[in-house]
Amino acid sequence: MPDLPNDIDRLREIDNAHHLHPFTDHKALQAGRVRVITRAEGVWLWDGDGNRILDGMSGLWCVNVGYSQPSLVEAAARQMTLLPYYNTFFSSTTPPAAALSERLAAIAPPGMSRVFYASSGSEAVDSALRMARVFWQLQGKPEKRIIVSREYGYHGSTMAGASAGGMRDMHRQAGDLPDFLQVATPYAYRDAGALSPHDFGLQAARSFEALIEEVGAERIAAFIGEPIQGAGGVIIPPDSYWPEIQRICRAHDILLIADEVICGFGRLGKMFGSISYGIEPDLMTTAKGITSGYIPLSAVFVGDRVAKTFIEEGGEFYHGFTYSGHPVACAVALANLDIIEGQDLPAAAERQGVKLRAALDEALAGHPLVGEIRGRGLIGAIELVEDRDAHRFFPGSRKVGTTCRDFSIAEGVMMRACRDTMVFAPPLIISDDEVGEMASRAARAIDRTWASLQTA
Ligand code: PXG
Repeated sequence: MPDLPNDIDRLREIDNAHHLHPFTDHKALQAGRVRVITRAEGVWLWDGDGNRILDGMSGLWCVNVGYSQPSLVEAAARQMTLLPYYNTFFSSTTPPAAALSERLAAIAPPGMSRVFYASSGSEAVDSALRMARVFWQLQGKPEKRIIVSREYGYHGSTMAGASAGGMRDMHRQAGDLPDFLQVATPYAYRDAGALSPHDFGLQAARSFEALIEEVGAERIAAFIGEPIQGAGGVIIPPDSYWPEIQRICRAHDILLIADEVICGFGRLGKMFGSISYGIEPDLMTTAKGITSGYIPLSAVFVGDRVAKTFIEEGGEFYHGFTYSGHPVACAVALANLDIIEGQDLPAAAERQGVKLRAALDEALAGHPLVGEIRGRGLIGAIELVEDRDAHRFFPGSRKVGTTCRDFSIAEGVMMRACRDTMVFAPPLIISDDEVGEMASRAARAIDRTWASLQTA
């Protein structure tokens, strides 16, 4: 291996001098200290200052099988030796790409037997959106072009992904494309008020139907949504929500795209979030957990109606990436699936998620800063609020979430703040002891946040 500098201060210096980071305030980072992560094992990270940190975020919601799985490394090395690259354009395939496609079709939600590959979640979303529009062209309805998504939806950082997302700051900063519209998010903690969860779920879904009435179903290509919204703050819809969205899509002949970049590959307790919620999507985007983040890969699962139209009405689909179906990435995905299926990690996510929420409930019972602890499988959130009874948030300027995030890392647990909602999604292999550790470290971070607010 080429030698890398191992002096941590020197690494900080060269990183500061030459590296622009994603989703980062560059001025603040230049003034601060970049954290150098040097190695990882299981659910644990080590940084260059010698700290051992429990990774409550699985990297960025992706390291589902944990960090030290030799079979993924061996699969990559074997494939690199045999065939490090070949493409899947122009009537070619490779053994890993073909084998992975069969394997994914076997675990897909019903009615999805084909996949299209890319390298990132953003590319998968972009591919699904282009497929949706081309589908309607092939159906003789080229005016069906609008993509509908939700407030706080996150669908990536490409122009189309950011436009499909519901992150207003992203739209304001670099603009958003025409023909992308947003409807309400089913954020019960914030918006349900006196409504029952059931009624609130229906109300949130019907904001989509109201939009259809306004712009016309004949102009709408697809609705895209994460089964549980991840980056938006782990927004978990009431059980009535997805069946209603499905009904509306069917009633108005609009394609349903499930963005499972975070929910897919076991995190919610089933292989896919669509299975957990009984969604039957026309297209399903996946990435992250497909290789547990060991190597970039994403896949769009294509429902039979869309696939049949492409195959029967076809002509060339002018779309694809150099690395679509990359053989090394596909080989790693196969080894990753062996672990997810072999160890039944979806069931582990369900089981450990219940324990994690119980441990957090106990450690944080009655805490004045905690409005709600919610989760499903191994994804969850803790709402930090100014007034628990009124469900009132702090003003954004107090940066309570950022403060708590910093205390979390100081306490040795990686959590992320979305506004003042602390979110977590640990590796699915997390043990009972580690669940306990995670809850007690998180609780200490929240105690310290509370104490700092008293003196501020
Ligand atoms: N869809 C969903 C649902 C995602 O969560 C993407 C698409 C885009 O994937 P790529 O691979 O292009 O990043 C994502 C990614 C965060 C965070 O801080 C979340 C994501 C990515 C980076 C940071 O919560 N989600």
